[in-house]
Amino acid sequence: MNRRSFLALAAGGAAVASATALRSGWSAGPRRNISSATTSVVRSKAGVLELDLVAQETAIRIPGTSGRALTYNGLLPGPQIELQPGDAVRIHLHNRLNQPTNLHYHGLHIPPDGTADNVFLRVAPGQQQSYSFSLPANHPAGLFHYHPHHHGTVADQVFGGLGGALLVRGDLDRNPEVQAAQEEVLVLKDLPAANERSGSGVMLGREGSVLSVNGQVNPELQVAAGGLLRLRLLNASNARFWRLALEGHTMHLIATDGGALEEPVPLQELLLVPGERADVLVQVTPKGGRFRLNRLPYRRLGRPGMGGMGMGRAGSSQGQADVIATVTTIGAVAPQPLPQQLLAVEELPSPVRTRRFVMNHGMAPGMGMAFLLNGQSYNHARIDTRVQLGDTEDWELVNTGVMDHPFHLHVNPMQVVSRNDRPEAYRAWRDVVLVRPGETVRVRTRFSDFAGKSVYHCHILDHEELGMMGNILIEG
Ligand SMILES: [Cu+2]
Repeated sequence: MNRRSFLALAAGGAAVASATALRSGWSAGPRRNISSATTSVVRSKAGVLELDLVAQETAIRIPGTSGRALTYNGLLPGPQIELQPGDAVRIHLHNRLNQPTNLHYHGLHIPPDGTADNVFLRVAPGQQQSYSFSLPANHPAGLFHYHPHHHGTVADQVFGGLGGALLVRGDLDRNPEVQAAQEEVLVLKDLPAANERSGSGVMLGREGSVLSVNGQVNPELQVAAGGLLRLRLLNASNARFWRLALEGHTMHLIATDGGALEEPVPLQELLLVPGERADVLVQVTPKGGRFRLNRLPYRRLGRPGMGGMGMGRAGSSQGQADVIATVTTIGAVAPQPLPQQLLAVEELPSPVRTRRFVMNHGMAPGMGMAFLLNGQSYNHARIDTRVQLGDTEDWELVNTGVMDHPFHLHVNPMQVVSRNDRPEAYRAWRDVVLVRPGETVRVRTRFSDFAGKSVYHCHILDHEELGMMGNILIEG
């Protein structure tokens, strides 16, 4: 699709017509493959990805919602972008919202300045901004997330619907067992119900009660009995945690935010915090049937194991599961094997220093109640953390409050070393790390390749807006 047709698509009526066309094509196919049928995919060609993204409020067709949402090109989620390492990327963002916006390429290892992953750019209403960067030739394959990141409007805009999946194709995709799997990219997004007040619950972080998967409520996903299903899950919510289990099946985690694990890790359930991604393989039972993908109850408030406010946390049976999608078998294939070995995960060198980041809420001068990092509320003009390009550091993330805080670092991925001094069971690249009340999580990161100013923050975006963010300057 060229630039002009994307802009045409962005006009409200055309967008709805196009979504309808996609949907009718989808029921005709032999396999109801929810991601490929309902998601608009834009792939780079000959090393170049060029795309117009129009941010505006449009009509959506998601039952239970108000029928309006903030979208890119009239789509919710936004178009799925697929890149190859080494690609030149040119994205033209058109702001047709009534407030400023911009774009963040969550998880990509690209420069934090210029027209790359620069969250300090401000695109005023009616203006456009062209983003231009090259994806490093050695960039790992993975599922990433583009969404607005203009401080002051980011939570409203993500909660309102803006965001999309960005796939980098490469190393892990070439694994023969992984390649043989049926791949589904699932964007998990909660939206306010028609009668829900969208402004309430900012302190805990706003959640909508309509649970959508690729813009549908409880879609059906058809797979062959005995086949291998690759679910690539993205939590695109403002604040909602998605604690997932697939009825009758074990999930085998093969990649986290920043790329592949060394070998599959079997999981009976999977917790995805806002901004987080997971890549899992499922060996669909040869017996076939219908299986619910459930979202299990989770409470983000209170200290685990302390009763009271902590009741109903993960592990508790309290509360009801929501069915977010249904896997149905159609036909059968010879059972497909899981991969044994994936990719090496680099062991980072010893850290040159350790820093401590304490997350809590409290009173901030001039702000009243705020969410704080090391006792301070975000100030765009202040550099909170200065690091040297090339250094490896350990960061101790400490939550002394009563709410869960998923900590997110831009540009460079992290490895969890330990949680409350318990060593992490396996090495994995992450860019969002959950820190529960009373917990100290030690992460290790290396500031590679790119100098410049960027941010770290709580990925409950309402908490970020209320001050839980800091500026980092990588000095080269
Ligand atoms: Cu938080």
